[in-house]
This record gives sequence, structure tokens and C-alpha cells, in this order.
Amino acid sequence: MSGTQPRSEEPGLVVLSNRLPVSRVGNKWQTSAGGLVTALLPLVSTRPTSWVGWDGGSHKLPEKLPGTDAGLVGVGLSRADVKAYYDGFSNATLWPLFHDLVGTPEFQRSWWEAYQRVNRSFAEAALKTGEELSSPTYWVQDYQLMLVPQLLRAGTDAPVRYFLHIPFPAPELFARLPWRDQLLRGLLGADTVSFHTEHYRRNFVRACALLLTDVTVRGRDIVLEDGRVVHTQANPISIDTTDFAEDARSEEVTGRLQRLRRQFAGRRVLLGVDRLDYTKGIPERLLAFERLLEDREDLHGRVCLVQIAVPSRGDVEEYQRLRDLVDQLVGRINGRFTRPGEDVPVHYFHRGVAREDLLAYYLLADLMLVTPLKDGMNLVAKEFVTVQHAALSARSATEGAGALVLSEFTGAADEMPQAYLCNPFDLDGVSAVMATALSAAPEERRRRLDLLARRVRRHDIHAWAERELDQ
Ligand code: GDG
Repeated sequence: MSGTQPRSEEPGLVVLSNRLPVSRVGNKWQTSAGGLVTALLPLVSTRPTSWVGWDGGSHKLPEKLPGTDAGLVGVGLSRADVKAYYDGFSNATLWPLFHDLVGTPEFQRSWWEAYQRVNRSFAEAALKTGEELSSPTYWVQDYQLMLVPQLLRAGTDAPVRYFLHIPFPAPELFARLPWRDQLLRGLLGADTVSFHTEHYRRNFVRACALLLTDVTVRGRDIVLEDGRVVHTQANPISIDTTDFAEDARSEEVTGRLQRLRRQFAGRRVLLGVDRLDYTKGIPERLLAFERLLEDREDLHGRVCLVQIAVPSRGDVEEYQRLRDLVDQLVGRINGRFTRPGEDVPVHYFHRGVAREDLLAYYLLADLMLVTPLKDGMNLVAKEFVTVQHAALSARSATEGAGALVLSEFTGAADEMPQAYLCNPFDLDGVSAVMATALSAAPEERRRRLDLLARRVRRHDIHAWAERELDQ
């Protein structure tokens, strides 16, 4: 282990997440991309921080998070534990169970045992690094570490906060888990348990009331047998809107946008940006786009779908099947609808793109398709409206603005009623919403975008973090 900081009198912070937010590119370490990292980065420089996470198999981690003063504390895991705790219990049991069974969860006792073992290692590493900080707060992130709050509570009186980045399912679904009571008790070790939405929070409180006989629910609090009170709250995660807006106006992004505009001239662009995950509804989105092309011959050669799918969890079988299915659907649609000498209707990238390119694509898009079958929040929706809004003043009124098509099964839908909402399971419905959003008047699209972007700006990442940590 490495990377703790000299003791300072300022209150410290110990962040725990499954992965440390660094990756090695060539022989240099970089801060890595992803929902959680994007969210936490602006916070770690504001107080003495240690970040505890799986070292990803590397024993030569940098001492600090590149470009910051935050110390990195790596937890080493055996290959077998990674398979059982991460690929197994986290991603093949909890992930599908918590996303309303859009994938089928597998229950294996050996995975559960590895999950307990790894959660203990994380808690031990955190307590050790916490001793070197003055008045630390422990801030535990996400479903891979649900037992950690209770383990920390056994070793310290310091404040423990927990944030769940994915949905909390209805208690009737959660109850299928053989180790349901242990997970609830794990979370109840925290002083505050936070969720993206009120709906997930209520599901958690209902699960506690239903499954644990020794707790009492008092409003938003859960009172334990020994009198300790656990507070629950809904606090939707957000983005650094200032950062995104500034970058959207940068010369680099403007240059890339101009190039893309030339490449896609004469066509309206529909855009999808997701990890390649079955919760994100990529096959269903492709089928809805295919339906649109079937129904609307006038759109042939005039619309295209750009789908960026960042490779994810390639070691889990269900993800390999998803990749094959997406390949097949893209091939089928392009086979059916490409016209001689013309460009294909679906541009599919099975890779991530640089942030500047991502922002240029957000600016290029006429429609942003965020259509997950289930998603805790979805930051892409918030990034898109922020970036589009930043460019609005530079556009003429007749140019309109990009429109957001948003699944009602995302946490983001709660805060974004002005999006073009859709049910991703209803292919005809999604296809019709795409057509409606494409034909909406420019001023209508601008009006909606303005309301959406303002709302995101009011509750940005700083507001989220303040609510998580300063209570
Ligand atoms: C989990 C929950 C919740 C994507 N492609 C590229 C790229 N990205 C960045 C996006 C965005 C992030 O990755 C994805 O965040 P999401 O929120 O959409 O999704 P998850 O990864 O599933 O995150 C989710 C989140 O945690 C936070 O709590 O919202 O519900 O599932 O920031 O911009 N970035 C770059 N190139 C890409 O190609 N540079």
C-alpha cells in the first residue's frame, strides 16, 4: 500500500470505490474516464483525501491521483477473487438484480464468500489510511462495497456515508437474494445512505421494514435496535456543468465539430453514447431506428445513427452475447438500408473516443438517444443538454437545438420532464418519439433544451457533493 498524505488539521476524506480512478497509457498514468470518476474529480482537491480501491493488478501505482494531492491506496486482489467478487457477485448477481432483472442474476455461494472477503480487505485498508488523517469522513461508493459501512462502523466512530450509483430495486425483487439481510445490515453501518432518486430510497426503506424485524422506520430515518439512527436521502448525481460548457466552446472541440459537420453533411444525426451494457438498451434502440427507416422512406439517406459503445465487462458471458447481438443488428440494418454509393445508416464504434470528440459529437447531434431499459441516473443525458446549451448563443434561431430522447426508466427522467420521454420496451413508441423530436420546431427544441440545461446547472456536481458530505 502506498500514498497516504502527511497529517493536516483539516478534516480528511477517505473515498472508497471498486477501482482506483487511474489507468496506465503507455508508460504514463492517467486519471480514467467513467461516471463515478467524472463525478468525484472536482472534489478531491478541496480537502486531504485518500482514495482506496482495487489496484487493477498493478503493484506500481502512482502515490497520488495525477494532477491532484489525493493519495491512492491500492487494494490487491487475487485473480480468483476478481472473478468471484467482481465478475461474479457484483456484475452477474447484483447488477442484473438491481436493474430490475433486465439480465438474469446468478446466485453462487462462492461468489458471495469472495464478496465478503474483498469487502473486509477494503474496510481494513480504509481504516488504516484513515488513522493518518485528522477527523476523517469515510465515503463509500456503490454496489461492489455494500458490506463496507458495517465493517467500518465496527472499527471507528467517524462519520460513514454511502452512495449507491445504481437503482435500488423493489423489495419484492431484492428479496430473491439469498443474502439480502446481510446486505441491508451492511448498508445500515453508514450514518447516511444516499440514492439518486426518491423512488430508490423508498425501495430501500421498504426492504428494511419488510425484511428486518429489529428496525423501525421514522420518516426518512431508520432506527436500529441499539438506538443508532441511519438517515436516508435522495441526492441525484450530476456533472461539472462549468467544465463541460467551457470545453464545449473550446477551439479544439469547435475544430472537431467542423470536421464532423463536413463528414455528415446533408444528414441529421441521431447519437447513442453508452458502455456496451445490456441495461443501456442498445439493441432495442437499433430496432427502433430500423422501424423508423421501415416506416419513413423519405428519411432514407437523410438520417443516420452514430452509436459509440465503450467496451465493458468483456469477461462476463452476457456481455459477450450482447456484443454479438449488436454486431448482428448493425450489419442487418446497414445491409437493408444502405444505398449504392451512399454512406451507411448506422455508424458503430466499439470503442471509446477522446473527450474532445465526445463533446463534438454531442454538438453535432440532432437527437441524443438515451434509452436504457434501466439506469441509476445517466450522466450522458446531463452532459448532452449542458454542452448543447453552451453552444446555443452562437447558433441562429432557425438552427434550433439538439433534442434529448430519454427513457422513463432512468434516474435522470425524474429531473428532466422536458425531454422527449419514451418507454424503451415499446419499439413503435420509441420510433414515433424519434420522428416527433426530429420534426419539432426549432423554437420548441430550444425552449426544452433551455429548461433542461438550467435544471442540471442548478443541481450540479458541487451541489451533489456538498449534500453528500456537509451535513
Ligand atoms: C454508473 C450508473 C450513473 C462514455 N463514453 C465515452 C465517455 N463516456 C463517459 C460519459 C459519462 C460516463 O462515461 C458514463 O456515465 P453514465 O452515467 O452514462 O453511465 P455508467 O457508466 O453506467 O455509470 C449510472 C453513474 O454511475 C454515476 O452515478 O449515472 O446510472 O450506471 O460521463 O461522458 N467518455 C469519453 N469517451 C467516450 O467514448 N471520454
